[in-house]
Amino acid sequence: MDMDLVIKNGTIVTASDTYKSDIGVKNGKIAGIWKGFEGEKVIDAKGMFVFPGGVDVHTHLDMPFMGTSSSDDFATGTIAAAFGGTTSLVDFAIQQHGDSLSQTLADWKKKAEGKASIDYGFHIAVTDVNDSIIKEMGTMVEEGVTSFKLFLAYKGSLMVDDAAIFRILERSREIGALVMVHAENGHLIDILTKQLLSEGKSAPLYHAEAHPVIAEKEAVERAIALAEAASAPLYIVHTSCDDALKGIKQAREKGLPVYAETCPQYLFLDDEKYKEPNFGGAKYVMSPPIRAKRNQNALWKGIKTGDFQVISTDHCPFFMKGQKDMGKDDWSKIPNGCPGIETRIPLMYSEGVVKGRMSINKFVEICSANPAKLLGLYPMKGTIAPGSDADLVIFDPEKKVTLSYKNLHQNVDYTPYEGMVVKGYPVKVVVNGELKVDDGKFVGKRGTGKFIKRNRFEG
Ligand code: DUC
Ligand code: ZN
Ligand code: ZN
Repeated sequence: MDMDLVIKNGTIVTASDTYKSDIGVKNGKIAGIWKGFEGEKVIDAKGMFVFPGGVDVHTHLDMPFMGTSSSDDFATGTIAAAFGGTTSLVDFAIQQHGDSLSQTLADWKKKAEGKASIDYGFHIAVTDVNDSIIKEMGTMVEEGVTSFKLFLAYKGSLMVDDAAIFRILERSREIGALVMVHAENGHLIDILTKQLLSEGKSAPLYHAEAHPVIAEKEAVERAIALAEAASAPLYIVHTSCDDALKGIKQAREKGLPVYAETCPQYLFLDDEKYKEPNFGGAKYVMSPPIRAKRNQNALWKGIKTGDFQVISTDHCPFFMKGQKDMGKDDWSKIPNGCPGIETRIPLMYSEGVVKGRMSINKFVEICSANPAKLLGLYPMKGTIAPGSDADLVIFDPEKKVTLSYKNLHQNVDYTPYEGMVVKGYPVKVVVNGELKVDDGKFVGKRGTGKFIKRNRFEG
């Protein structure tokens, strides 16, 4: 059979194997892995790794938040993702108070349809819980939305109480969905914020003081307790510190189905950044905040021990000029979030694999295979196998790149990793069998990404 595309001579890497072979692609899928395919188009991947496309299960594209909207929409954000080797994502559709879940899903589908250049799914962040919402969760699972997010922070806007958390957990267990939590104690943050501001502490630095480690630790432990009471699985997003990780580890040692992710910003940045002059600290205003440096070793260890299964980005960019500066005189008005969708794969390879912190298979596991497995996308995404989607990253392990917002494609005027040199970079990126990125240029069709109906949670 003649292939549409053949990738020859590369070293294929999955979560379990590393080997040399050729990949035949037909109709957007991997048709086979074998030496000897003929095809219309051939990519010579000699000296390159061939990875399954990165899967980012935590993004906020075109999200209305804190009086503005995240600056990457589904058009710009998915192109930036592709440049960085990420070929599918799961974004958070946020329920507006009073809206049904179907309305929420319809709103977010509208944002993405015809705009996204890679495939996408949605979690729904439930912010307003009542009987009809609990019932409607079942319909959402049938529609392929098999995870729900709850905010334990952002009092007065996104936060839900313990009763709501417990009800959502019970219902999720019943219908085969996974509950994800933003674990910080919103009441504590609210009081600390008011106290700090009343003392005239208005600089970005105080964002970190208002979001202490104890607020995260408490919320992680509370969410775990509620999940245990409901006999439901739980996924903790963007874990930032050792104390939160300890709670996760303890739960896992007890045999509870508790899963967790951390993000590059917590592995590579520390709270000294909040002292950057001229309001520079605002670049790092996100929740949870970046922490004291000593936490970084603990987080790396958490990856090694398997207590973290996933690295995601929490990509939620805002321009310094015109968005972050809304909080020039009051840090609590700085929209929370930072960019990262394009830099996750290069950073994790360079700092993880090249620096000897993890094997190359572990890197694929945490950036592609595990997120796909936990969020119901596997084996369509997250691996290189016959029948899987042809989402492939041809990765040059020798290519050195100095990260700068000027060369990245995220729609934002900074990167938190400005000036950092990474070794190893995606050079060609194939999405559903189509070459999208070729040596620094976007060469594919735009807007061809599809909504993915995800499978139920399987554990
Ligand atoms: N944290 C952020 O920093 N941004 C988006 C939402 C969140 O929880
Ligand atoms: Zn969050
Ligand atoms: Zn988030």
